Amino acid sequence: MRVFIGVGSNLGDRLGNIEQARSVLEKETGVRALCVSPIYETEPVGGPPQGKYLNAVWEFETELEPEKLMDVLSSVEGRLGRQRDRQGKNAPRVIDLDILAYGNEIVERSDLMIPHPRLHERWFVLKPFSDLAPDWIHPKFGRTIRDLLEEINENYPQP
Ligand code: PH2
Ligand code: MG
Ligand code: MG
Repeated sequence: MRVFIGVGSNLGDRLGNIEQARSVLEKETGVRALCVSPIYETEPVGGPPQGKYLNAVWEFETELEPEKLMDVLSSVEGRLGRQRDRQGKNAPRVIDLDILAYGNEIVERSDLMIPHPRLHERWFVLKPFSDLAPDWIHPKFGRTIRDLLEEINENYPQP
């Protein structure tokens, strides 16, 4: 399945964290990132005051089911020293790996929502996603990433 992973870091060696996460993930899943977006420095959205993020999107091809993929991503986050449940939602983090899209599938469970439920609101996701796959169609909205990005650019223009 073709999957897109949203990547973010705003603690410690942000670039090093992103590179290390990718190499650990490639070893654990046995697949290579097919495509890696440019990395953007972005203002934090939500949460307490915190430092700027580096954000990117990766495209993978994997046989792992969504639940299993989520477990693997959590274990990579843990290996990089991410601590959960300590600081709550939108707290600063060493690394955040989110499943943005899993083929064209829609998963709506309390612990896993695909496509990512806030994907369409976030420049820091849509911009790098659009660098890889501007024509990917959001299965719930029937709209391309390019289209969704244009819409938020109108509302929240970025420098
Ligand atoms: N992730 C969040 C909350 N806010 N802001 C930016 N700029 N980048 C992120 O990756 C990010 C965020 C929760 O996952
Ligand atoms: Mg996450
Ligand atoms: Mg996130």
